[in-house]
Amino acid sequence: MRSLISERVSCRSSVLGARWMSSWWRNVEPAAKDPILGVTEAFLADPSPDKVNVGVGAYRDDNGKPVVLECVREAERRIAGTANMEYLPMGGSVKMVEETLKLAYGDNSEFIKDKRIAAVQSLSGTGACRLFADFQNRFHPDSQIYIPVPTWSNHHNIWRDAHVTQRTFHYYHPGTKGLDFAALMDDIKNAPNGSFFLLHACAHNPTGVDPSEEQWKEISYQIKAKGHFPFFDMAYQGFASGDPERDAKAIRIFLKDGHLLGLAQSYAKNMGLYGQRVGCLSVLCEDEKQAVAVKSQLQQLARPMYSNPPVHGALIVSTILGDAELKKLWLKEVQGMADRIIGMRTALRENLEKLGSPLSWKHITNQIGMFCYSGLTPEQVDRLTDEYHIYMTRNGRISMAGVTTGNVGYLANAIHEVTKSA
Ligand code: PLA
Repeated sequence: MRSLISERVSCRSSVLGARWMSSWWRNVEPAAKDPILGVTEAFLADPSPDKVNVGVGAYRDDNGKPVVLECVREAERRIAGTANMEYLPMGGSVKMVEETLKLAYGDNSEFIKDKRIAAVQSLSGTGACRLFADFQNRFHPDSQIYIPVPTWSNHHNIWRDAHVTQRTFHYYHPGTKGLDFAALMDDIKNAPNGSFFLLHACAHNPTGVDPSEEQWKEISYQIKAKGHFPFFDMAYQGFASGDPERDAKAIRIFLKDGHLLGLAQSYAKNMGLYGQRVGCLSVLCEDEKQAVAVKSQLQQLARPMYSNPPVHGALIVSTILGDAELKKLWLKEVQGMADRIIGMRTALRENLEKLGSPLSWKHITNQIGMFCYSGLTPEQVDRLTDEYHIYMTRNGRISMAGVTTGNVGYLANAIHEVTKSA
């Protein structure tokens, strides 16, 4: 009798269990498509031979092919068979981090010498931003982050998932297709003292609009006056001017003004190491003791997320930057990529003007970096995709890195067709 009851109970509970289990993911709806990487998915699914992808910011050569830099090829030849596959320390490759800090803070930086920078290798620029956002949340749980309008769409996801409240500040002026400097300065002034501000160090994504040197000085002054904390995302060092040293100018202005700051660096674009996921997060501290503490906390945040970062990309970077010849080659190749993009800006604008477009396209050549913030409306972008198989984000951002001598005429013609009656 007893066993019968217990059998019935266990049978009933297993039926309940099965029902419960089968409903585990029933309430999961498909996630919204990523506004940038979703464009790549749609492009890949399109069988048209005419298709053009100017969505994601991935550099292509003039034949539209992905590029592996010659300095990277050479570094890989040197590395091949020589390295072991052991774990890196939690903070990543010490040598890679050292070289990476020099690029941002300067070869002879006093802050590097004084060991005032807490720095860890990160999973590229995204991972650096995310690690910082988690760090911000852990040690300043009630703080907010001020993010420019517009910005790289993933910034919103990153700080949302790190549970940091987001505020915005003015950045781009659609009328002038330039910087809304007055509104930006007002927003810095009006934010509560001691707020976090996210700044793009150079080649702002998506607008291609950067403050001038004078404007950076004023921004730095005001951020200091208000006791704000500047966090720089530098995903395109070298892509603005072609020279990584020149592209660090905003950081250098802030350093000179005595800020403490945070910085995300990425080798995805400037070394073409997209899929290697190699970057660096650094936090400039008051002194060495604070830097040691901050670094240990960054490592503790990393440990339960991914334990330690991947080794191969870090080895490529440290091999290139640690060798004078290879570094020289890299600088030449970065300049080459930037120049090709600048050439394509001119070509796109000229093509549109030759077609007799009634609109002004000066902003294509005024803007800098990887992207042109074209001013195309979401509906015009949809027409480009539906009628011409041209893929770009719906905010009208054109990745100039995907424009080539071969497709620029086709692109210009399509843009002219969808805008001429606007
Ligand atoms: N920060 C900014 C401003 C970026 O534009 C990107 C990449 C990153 C960080 C992150 O790059 P990483 O993690 O690969 O180092 N933006 C791309 C790709 C190029 C993307 O969306 O992930 C873009 O098309 O906007």
